[in-house]
Amino acid sequence: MKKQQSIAIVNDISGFGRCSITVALPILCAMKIQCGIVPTAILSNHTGYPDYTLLDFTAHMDSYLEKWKSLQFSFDGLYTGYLGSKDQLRVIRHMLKSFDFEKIIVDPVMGDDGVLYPSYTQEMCNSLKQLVTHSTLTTPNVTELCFLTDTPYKENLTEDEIFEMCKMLRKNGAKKIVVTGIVKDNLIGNAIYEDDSFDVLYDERILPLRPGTGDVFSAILAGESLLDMPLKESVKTAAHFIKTCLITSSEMEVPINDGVCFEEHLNMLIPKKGCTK
Ligand code: PXL
Repeated sequence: MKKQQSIAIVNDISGFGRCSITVALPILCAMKIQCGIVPTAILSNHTGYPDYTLLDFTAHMDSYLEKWKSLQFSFDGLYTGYLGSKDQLRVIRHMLKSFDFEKIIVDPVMGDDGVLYPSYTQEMCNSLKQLVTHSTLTTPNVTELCFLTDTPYKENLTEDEIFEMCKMLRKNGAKKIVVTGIVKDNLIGNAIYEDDSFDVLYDERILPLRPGTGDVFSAILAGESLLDMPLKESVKTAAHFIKTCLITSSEMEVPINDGVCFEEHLNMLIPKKGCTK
């Protein structure tokens, strides 16, 4: 019997609104991956609602992780998402030194549609820039790719422009890159940059856009990366899953801010051959 894969998820707990850990945990568990969670912040709900409370968890993270270390917990992968403060870069760097992760998946959660999320500062963007340099796989959306490369955001970036920005990230240390949310006419695409190949896979764009889909996408890619699935296939799996969830969410009249009702389709993600590589 081969070994079950395990992952440490560093992300916020948003109590309501289907994003970050409330998305990552069920998805990765459905993929039969053992999960440990490291909260970066505890919010009443995600920041896309008219109001929210936020408790920054930075001050507790060192002792939390020291305890994990002394209990000799170990993980095959690290998956980071939303940060609660700029200082969490230091905590995660320390984590990289003290745990021996084979795969490091960084979702550089920062913003959407050209704007930062309300809780994000420029200093936090700088922390994320640093973190991405350590990643074996990173999954920025187009807005985040622009922030990461100090490129002014504009709608309808060309594939060539996106390729150039990917090369900049690669030069700074990122290994594989998937850029999400590339809009072309009525299509939505994801760019895949691995080794020396750059490809964009498009599919029909399902509106309305909903929060949390970036988290669904990166959680699936993180799981598939641990399961050693080919990246292009993983991107197709994640895109198809999100499209299915967007259609069902509209059919079920889910309020837009409540994200996608991915629970309805979790069975699509259960590996056919079990939990092993
Ligand atoms: O889906 C990204 C995300 C994660 N965490 C929090 C958020 C958002 C997006 O709005 O507010 C707290």
